[in-house]
Amino acid sequence: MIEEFNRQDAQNVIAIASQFAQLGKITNLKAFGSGNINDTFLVTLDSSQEQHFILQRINTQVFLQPQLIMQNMRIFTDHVHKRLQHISLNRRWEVPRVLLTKDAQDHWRDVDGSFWRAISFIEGSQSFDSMSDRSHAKEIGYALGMFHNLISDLPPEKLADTLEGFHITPLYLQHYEKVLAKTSKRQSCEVNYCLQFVSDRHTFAQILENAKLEGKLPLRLMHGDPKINNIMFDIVTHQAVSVIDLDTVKPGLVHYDIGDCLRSGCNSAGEETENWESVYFDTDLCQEILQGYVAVAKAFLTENDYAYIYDAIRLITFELGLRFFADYLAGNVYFKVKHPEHNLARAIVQFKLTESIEFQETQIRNMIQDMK
Ligand code: GN1
Ligand code: MG
Repeated sequence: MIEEFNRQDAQNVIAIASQFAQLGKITNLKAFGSGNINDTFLVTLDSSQEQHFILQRINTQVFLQPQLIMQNMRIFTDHVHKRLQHISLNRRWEVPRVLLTKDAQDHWRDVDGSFWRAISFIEGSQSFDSMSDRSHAKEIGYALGMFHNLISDLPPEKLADTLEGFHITPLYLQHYEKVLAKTSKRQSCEVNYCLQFVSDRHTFAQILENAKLEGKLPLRLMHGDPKINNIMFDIVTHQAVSVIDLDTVKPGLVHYDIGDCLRSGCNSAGEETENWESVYFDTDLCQEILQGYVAVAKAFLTENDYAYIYDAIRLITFELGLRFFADYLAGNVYFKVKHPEHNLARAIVQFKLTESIEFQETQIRNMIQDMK
């Protein structure tokens, strides 16, 4: 059975999937997840050894050297698999495996030059776009803590930079200024709100990069995109069992991850809402997520790390709004959109969330202080 896309496209994708299908015959293929960059498919096999796998077409407009993603992924998943064999965890935890083609390559180039790769699917698990159950919050934090913990002994320089400038907020600001100088987008109440919002936060945009330059925050390995729908939950136990979407695992600040996880986890209205008045930062969820995180991560967090957590939450939320807004002004060239104003609407969600974070600064800072 083939779902959700036209027959010819589906046949092409099935032919590509079959390059990676070493353990059985393909019985189903469907578009999967809600990624903004790559195209993702869930492939079903008639094999008892491997029932499903994930097939992805990497967006090479964004990832200019996709082979580096695969190189990184092989290095750190090997590292983590080895580490997991030597520690006794009394719960399920999995790391996706890189699947090879029939001729032992970690990717496949199709006739159009598109870059495809496959990874294992975490069976019996699911993810959520927003927190459907408050009890998930601690598990989300635990998952990010586990992720950081398991790679904390892999030297950052072992992994390549798969996406230069990723999460360097001042660079996004520079890009925005350039786009703004050229844009012909008409002024509207929403556009003016965003313009003002960004202009009021120019100095703040430097905060994490300054801390990095001053040596206050060390370069470590980070996930890069730990939004909550990249955390997989066991369908039966409701425990977090894996962190997926590993394309941006590379040297960086764990603060980018902490900020990203909280900005997505504590916004119950979700990234895609157009009901902007309903957007707020839920500090109860924040507390739960952070407690889950710190329980695992306290082993490596320093005094300075704690001191910058509030700024990280505020900055990464602002940064994503800025990235969406710049892309709207540039004509939607980076993030996939469903309509021309989509990135503008997404930007406003993140800016409203930033406002809510700023409004609750004292409370959030106190909460972090009490967690040490
Ligand atoms: C993009 O494609 P996806 O949904 O996994 C983006 C993230 C953003 C996210 C917002 C490489 O991730 O940085 O936080 O959208 N990934 C890249 O939903 O730019
Ligand atoms: Mg991603």
